Amino acid sequence: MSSQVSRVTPASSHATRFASAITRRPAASAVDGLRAQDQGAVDIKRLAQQHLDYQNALRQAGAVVMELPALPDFPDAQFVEDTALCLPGLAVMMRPGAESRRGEVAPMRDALALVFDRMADITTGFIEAGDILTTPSEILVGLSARTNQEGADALKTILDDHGYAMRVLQTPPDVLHFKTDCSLIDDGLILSTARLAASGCFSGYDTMLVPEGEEPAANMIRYNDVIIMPAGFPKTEAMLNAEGFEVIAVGNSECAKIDGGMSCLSLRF
Ligand code: CIR
Repeated sequence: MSSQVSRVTPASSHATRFASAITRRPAASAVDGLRAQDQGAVDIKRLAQQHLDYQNALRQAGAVVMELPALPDFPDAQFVEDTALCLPGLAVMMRPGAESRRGEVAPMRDALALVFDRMADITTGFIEAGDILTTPSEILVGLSARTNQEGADALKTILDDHGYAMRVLQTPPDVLHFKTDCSLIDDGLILSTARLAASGCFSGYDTMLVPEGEEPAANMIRYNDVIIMPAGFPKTEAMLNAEGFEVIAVGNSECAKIDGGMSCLSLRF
């Protein structure tokens, strides 16, 4: 019997405790998804299977999963996270910096309007929710190639009205989204790459660093009492297991080729 005392706490805040998740079935056009560099052709059959595995992991974590139909005109539409910020009782619709992704927002708005009492819209600047990390005490927004100051300011105006604190930070250069490099893995505990944590932006939080060489594992999700992480990062997985986390690893080889990870594939609320 292990004598180790786990420091993992039960999910208890709006940043870790959820009931539902929205996903979108990948279209065949996902093979044409945006990517910063060529990492090989996307195997669409494998992508579809990995998407099913991801949804099953969410269900194992306690989610009621609503899968929306594929949007063939939008190759990146399965990365639903970028279209909206979901908070208790409030959905804020984003305005993606990637022009090819702007048309994903309206169909997601229609879906969220069925479940959220209050809706708000970013109408100036650009912001993608992959650049937004919600913690129990505040909302962190990383400026990036997809999210600019004007978009962040527009979000701040909305969040001020609803009583949420927000802080603007910088996504590391050449990193797609702020959350490409970090995740909230427990209330008050952030898993980060060393390059992002080095900026000091997480002072006031406990942090754990992703082991060197496994940086793509920094994007994962805490959903209730489970962590869903990409498969293939044994040092990170062992580190989390040693801390007492319940971890489900899901194959992400195909989404990774189009710069997608665990958080991008769902909206959680
Ligand atoms: C894009 O470049 O927009 C997509 N290929 C990947 C989006 C990943 N989303 C995220 O990190 N939240």
